[in-house]
Amino acid sequence: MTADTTTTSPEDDAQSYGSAQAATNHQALLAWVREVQQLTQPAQVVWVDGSEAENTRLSDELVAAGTFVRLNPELFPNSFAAFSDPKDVARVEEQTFICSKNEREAGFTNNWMDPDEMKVKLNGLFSGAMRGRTMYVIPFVMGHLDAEDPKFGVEITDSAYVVTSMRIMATIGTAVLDRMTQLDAGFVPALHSLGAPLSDGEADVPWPCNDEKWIVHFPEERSIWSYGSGYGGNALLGKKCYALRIASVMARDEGWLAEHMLILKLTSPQEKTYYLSAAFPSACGKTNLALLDPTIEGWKVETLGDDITWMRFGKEGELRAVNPEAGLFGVAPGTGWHTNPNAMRAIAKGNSVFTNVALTDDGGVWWEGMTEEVPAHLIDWQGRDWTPDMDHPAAHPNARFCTPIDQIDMLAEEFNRPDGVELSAILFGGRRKTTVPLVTQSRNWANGIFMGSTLSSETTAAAAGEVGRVRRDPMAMLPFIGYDAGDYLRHWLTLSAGADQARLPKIFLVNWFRRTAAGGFAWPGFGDNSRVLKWVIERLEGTADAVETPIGFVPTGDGIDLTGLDMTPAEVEAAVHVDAVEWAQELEGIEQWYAGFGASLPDELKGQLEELKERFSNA
Ligand code: GTP
Ligand code: SPV
Ligand code: MN
Repeated sequence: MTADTTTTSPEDDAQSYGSAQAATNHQALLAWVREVQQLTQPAQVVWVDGSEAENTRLSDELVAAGTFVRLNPELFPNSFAAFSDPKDVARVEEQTFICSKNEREAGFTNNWMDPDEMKVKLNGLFSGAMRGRTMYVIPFVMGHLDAEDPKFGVEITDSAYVVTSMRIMATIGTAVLDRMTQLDAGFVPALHSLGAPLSDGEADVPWPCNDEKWIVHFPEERSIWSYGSGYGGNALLGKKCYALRIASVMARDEGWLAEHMLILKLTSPQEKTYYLSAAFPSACGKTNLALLDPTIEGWKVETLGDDITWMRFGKEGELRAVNPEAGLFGVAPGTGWHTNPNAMRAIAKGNSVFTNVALTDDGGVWWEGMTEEVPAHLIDWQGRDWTPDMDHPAAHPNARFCTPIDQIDMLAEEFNRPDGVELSAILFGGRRKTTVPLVTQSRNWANGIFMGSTLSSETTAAAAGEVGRVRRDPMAMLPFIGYDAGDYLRHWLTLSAGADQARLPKIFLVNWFRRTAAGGFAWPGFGDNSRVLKWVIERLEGTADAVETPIGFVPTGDGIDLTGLDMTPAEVEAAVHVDAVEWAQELEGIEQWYAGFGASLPDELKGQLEELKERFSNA
């Protein structure tokens, strides 16, 4: 590690910063890179070009370092497994901050600290943080490089694992840098360090990180600083930090929406096509619905996105949606040949990074739910021998696969359209054992926004902390709204006021996770969710009956197509039942949630709650 880390004079701007050349004269970028280099003191700087050769070299280095295990190429070509530090397995919401100039702008759902104070803290932490490591500069774009106003970012990171993962999740490298330079475009500076500097001769560990973690956003500056974690949304900064938290602020200011949604294309037996988006909280079924294999005859599903959707109203007042990502970072457990064969086929093509899964004896990967038969022996995600009699899972519940989206056979060709697709319906959904019916159609758009604003779900392993606690998660965006939550809901309401009201998507609430009295799932879920999508489409077309309830319209017992399914209309009725006792409690929960907004709650939503209460008292 003898590379020259001294800064260069201005005339050297387009010169080497270590082992690689900076092939740009984008002055703002060069200045920022130099500043970060001075602060973090890496052994060398590498400008990431995004090439295959570079990826091979990085993967080889990660194997040599013990971070990657190369999988059997006959099972998973060009694929690797990584195992994180057991204290670095999920997003850390407690340590995620929105540092707007004033606290009110961050709102009651976010952690806030004064930006100047936070900068002092971060400058201290980042000072020398990359010593002994390579600093990678990753130019990236979220969404299309050819979009009217491409959304550029540059992630600086000292993690090669992050580089290989960002290469799957976003468009990165030379083409992006060239376009950015040509346009002299602005970019979101996204600084990431593992917070694990190496002193001379110090041996590295397979998963360096720091017990102290900070995931920080400066919305006015549109910048991101992430310290101490190498995992997922904490470290792949194009994803949640940029494409949701910072983008939601851009969207507020520029008149669009950045949402935690999948996008799918549905073709009916009559060959009519529909585009739907759906917002479910983390680990609540977006990837699975996006890759759905319909169990009903004649219906076809294609995928456009599985986690993040950017939406804007088009020239004709229609709501258009694009997926800004290029890869899947999907929950592995529960993804299997029976539940999600499309994801399995995409994964089997290789070119994937798996994190915190288990290893099979033949050099493949396994996780709970992948196959019905459980292998007799595995190496679990913590490197221990594992057999089926053990009482802990072999894969971590938040184990993930990271796979290029174009490996999905059912990827819709519209994925490549910079102007996206027109949405016909939006689903909001959560994970609720009780109370919330399988599917409910909202009374109208504003009522649908009310449904989204009061969405609730049991917490999952996707974030550190307690699992299974019911919490409100507005539009599945609770951890991702980059500004005041009341202002965010107001933005939804005001933005749509100018749209073509007749073309507004219809909004539905779904819950695949309701339980029966016996404790089992009230609905089979997965591919059978196509039956619910069919009802949704029939409601759009005005051909399906519904029962009006105080919360909205639910299917009649025989309104859901049960062909080929071992289920009765009475069981459907139970799955969509609106229980007055459960809802009395739910209304209290909603009231408490709304009280937290204080003055920032839009009046229209307050009105929606009053009307809902009235409908229940009249029922
Ligand atoms: P993030 O990537 O964290 O944003 O999650 P996601 O919303 O994409 O969740 P995903 O589709 O990966 O599903 C998470 C878990 O929910 C998996 O363990 C699935 O097996 C389970 N799941 C998904 N869909 C269904 C369903 O229809 N029914 C049931 N019972 N479980 C489901
Ligand atoms: C989520 O938690 O919603 C994810 C995974 O999609 S992460 O990228 O870690 O945010
Ligand atoms: Mn997500």
